[in-house]
Amino acid sequence: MAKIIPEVSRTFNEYLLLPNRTRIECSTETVDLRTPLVRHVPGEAPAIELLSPFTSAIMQAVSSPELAIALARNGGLSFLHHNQPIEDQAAAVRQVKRFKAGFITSDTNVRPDDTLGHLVEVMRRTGHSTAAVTEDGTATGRLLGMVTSRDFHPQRHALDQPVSSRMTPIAELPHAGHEVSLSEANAQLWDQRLDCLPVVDEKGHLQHLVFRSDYTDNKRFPHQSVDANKRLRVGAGINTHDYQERIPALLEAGADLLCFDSSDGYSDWQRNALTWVKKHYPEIPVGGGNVVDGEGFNFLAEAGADFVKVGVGGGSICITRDQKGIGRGQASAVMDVAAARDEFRERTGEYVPICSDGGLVHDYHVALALAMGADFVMMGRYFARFDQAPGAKLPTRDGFVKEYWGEGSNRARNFQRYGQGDRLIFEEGVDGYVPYAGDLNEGLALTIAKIKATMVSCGSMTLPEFQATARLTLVSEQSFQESHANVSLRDTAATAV
Ligand code: RVP
Repeated sequence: MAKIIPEVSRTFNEYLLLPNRTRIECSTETVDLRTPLVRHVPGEAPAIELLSPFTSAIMQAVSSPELAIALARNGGLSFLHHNQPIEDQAAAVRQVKRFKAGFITSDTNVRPDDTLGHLVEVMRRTGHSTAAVTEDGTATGRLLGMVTSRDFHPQRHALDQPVSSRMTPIAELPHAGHEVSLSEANAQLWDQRLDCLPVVDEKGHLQHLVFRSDYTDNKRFPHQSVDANKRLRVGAGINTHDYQERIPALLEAGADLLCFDSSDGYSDWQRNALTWVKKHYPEIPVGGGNVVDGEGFNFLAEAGADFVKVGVGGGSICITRDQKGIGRGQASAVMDVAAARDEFRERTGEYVPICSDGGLVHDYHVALALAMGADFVMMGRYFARFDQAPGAKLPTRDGFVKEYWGEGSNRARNFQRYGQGDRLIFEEGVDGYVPYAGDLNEGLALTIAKIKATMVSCGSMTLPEFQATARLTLVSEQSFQESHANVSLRDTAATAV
C-alpha cells in the first residue's frame, strides 16, 4: 500500500504571523532584506546575494530582458526563459548585461525609405514619439537620422512620403561617440537644448539613445543587483535536453547563473545534467528544482545544486494537480524543504538556499514564505502584471489586463519542462489574463514596504532573524473570514490587491 504522509498539505492562506516584540531600533528604515542566492559556507559571503529576495519566473510571459533590467535595478533577479532558440536567449542575456543606466536601446526604428504611414504605425505600437532612422531599420544599424512626432503631422504630410523627407539627417544631428559617459551625455543634452542624444560607435552604428528625462533615474535605485563590473546581474533558465549546447552560449553572453527549469526536478535527468555542469563549469552557480520535500532537496543538493526551487502545482496558471494528481501545498513544501536545508547545513557545513516558487497571491504570502524558511521567492503572476512584462496589455470593461500563460499550456509548448517526451501530449498550464498593475518599480516598492512592515511587527531586522524568530498560527475558516473587511466599502480601490 502507498505510504501516507500524516501531515496535511497546507498552503499560505492557512497561516498568519503573530507579532513579536518590536524594539525601538527596528523600523522599516533599518530592515535589511539581503539574502543569499547560492551555496556557501555559513559565515562566509555567498558569491551572489540579492538585496531584495525576489526572482521572476522562468516563463515566456514573464522574464523578458526589459523585466530583468527593471527587477535587477530593484535588487532582485530574473531568469530569462529557455523556451526559445539558444541564440535568442543568449541575445536576451546580452541585452541585460549591456544595459547602461540612462542609455536606452532604441525600440522605435525605421528605414529612410519607409513611409510616414509606417512610422506612425511603429510609433503607435511602441508608444514612443522619437524614432531612429537606420540603414536597415534596426536598433544597431548605421544611423542616418532621427525623426520625432514633432517633425510631421499625419493630416498635413502625405503618409506615403518617405521618412527621409522629414527626418533630421545625421549631418545636422548632434550625437555622441560610444565612449561618452552619462554625465557628459547629460551635459550635451542641456547645453544644446536637446531632448534626445543618439550614441554611435566608430562605424556610425547606433548604440543607444540618451533622453533628458532619464537624467535622475540612476539615483532612484540604490540596491541594484550588479556584478564586479557594475553590470546588472541576470540568470538564465536551462533544461535537461539541450543544456550542453545552450550553456556555453549563455555563459559567453554573460549569464551570471543558471537554473534548471522543470516541473519535477527529482529525477535522474536533472542529477545527470547538474553533474555535467559542475564538471565542465565548476565556477558557475546553477540551481535545480522543483521539489516539494526534503528527499527531493537532498537529492539535488547532493548532485551539486547551488540553490533549490520548491513548488509543484501551486502556480496560478498551473493545472498539474488536476491533470496528474502531483503536488503539495506550498506552505508545507517550503517548511519541509527548509528543515532539510538546515539539516544539510549541519551535516555538510554548506548552506544551499531555497526558493519558494509559485502560488504567491498576496504580498503577505511573500512574508509568510520567507518566515517559513524560503531564502527568496520566485513569482510569475505577480510580475506578469507590470508594464515591463512581455504579455500584451488589453482593455476590458473593467480596466486593463495583461496576458499571462503557463509554460505547460498549448500556447507556450514548453515540452522540455514537462517530461512528456519531445512534444506536449496534454496541457499542464492555462492561458489567461491578470489585472494590469502599471510600473514594476512602483509595484515592487509597495510590496517591499509591506514586507518590511510585517518584519517590523515581528521584531526582525534581517531575514535570518525573521526565520529564526517568526511565530506562525494556523487559521480556521472563520478566522480567515474575520481577517477581511466586514463592511460595504465606499472606495473599491481599497480592496485592490
Ligand atoms: P505564479 O507566481 O503563481 O504565477 O507561479 C509561477 C510558477 O508556476 C513558475 O515559476 C513555475 O514554477 C510554475 N509554472 C509555470 N508554468 C506553469 C504551467 O504551465 N503549469 N507552471
